[in-house]
Amino acid sequence: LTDLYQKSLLKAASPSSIPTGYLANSTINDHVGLIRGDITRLRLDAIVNAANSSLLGGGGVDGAIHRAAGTQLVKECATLGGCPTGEARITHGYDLPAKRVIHTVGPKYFYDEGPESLLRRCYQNSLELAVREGVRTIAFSAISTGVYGYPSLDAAEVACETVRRFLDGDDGDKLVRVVFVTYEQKDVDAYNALLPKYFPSE
Ligand code: AR6
Repeated sequence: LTDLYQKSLLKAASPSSIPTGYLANSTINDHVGLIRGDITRLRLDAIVNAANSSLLGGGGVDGAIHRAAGTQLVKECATLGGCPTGEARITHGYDLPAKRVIHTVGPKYFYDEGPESLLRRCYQNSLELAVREGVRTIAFSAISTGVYGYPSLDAAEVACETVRRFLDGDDGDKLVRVVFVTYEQKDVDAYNALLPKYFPSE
């Protein structure tokens, strides 16, 4: 996997938008990929935002997504009436290369009760919503691993396990591509350690 990360890093540093070919470089198997870089540059059916329950924007990946999508995104979000922790909502992508944004609200690790089941619900609800809305290619940010303090390895385990189970289930064939997007080294390390276990190359 190390080569893949190095390629990802080089591409992530380039100012142009990430072409589809970028994703090919991150193939773990036919369905699952890993990249390190800015999720706002991915041209997919949907990207998953690590939002807060107001859905009105914030820092981290949420801030980056809102900046790149333009102000129409916050206007649509304002019509949704917020989102409880563990649930997911979908909007258009506006100025993003991605067609849609799925907003999910991760648990605050040191504050919310039962953070693991809440984080699992974030992934599960995002995947179910995606399939209901006809999304076939999707990228996840590493939900809760920033400001919300969820340990990266534990969070990556929940992410990998939930996606793996979904792809093995009845609706699994409705998704053709799931990409995990990492940004900081600690999350790169976490996925590096876990992906071969959950998604062995075919
Ligand atoms: N592309 C991909 N990943 C990113 C990017 C980016 N452009 N920027 C940061 N990350 P965080 P949370 C990674 O803090 O922990 C917001 O203010 C980052 O390295 O964005 O769920 C919301 O409004 C980390 O791995 O989200 C909420 O109030 C991951 O994205 C709160 O933060 C998530 O970190 C949510 O906290």
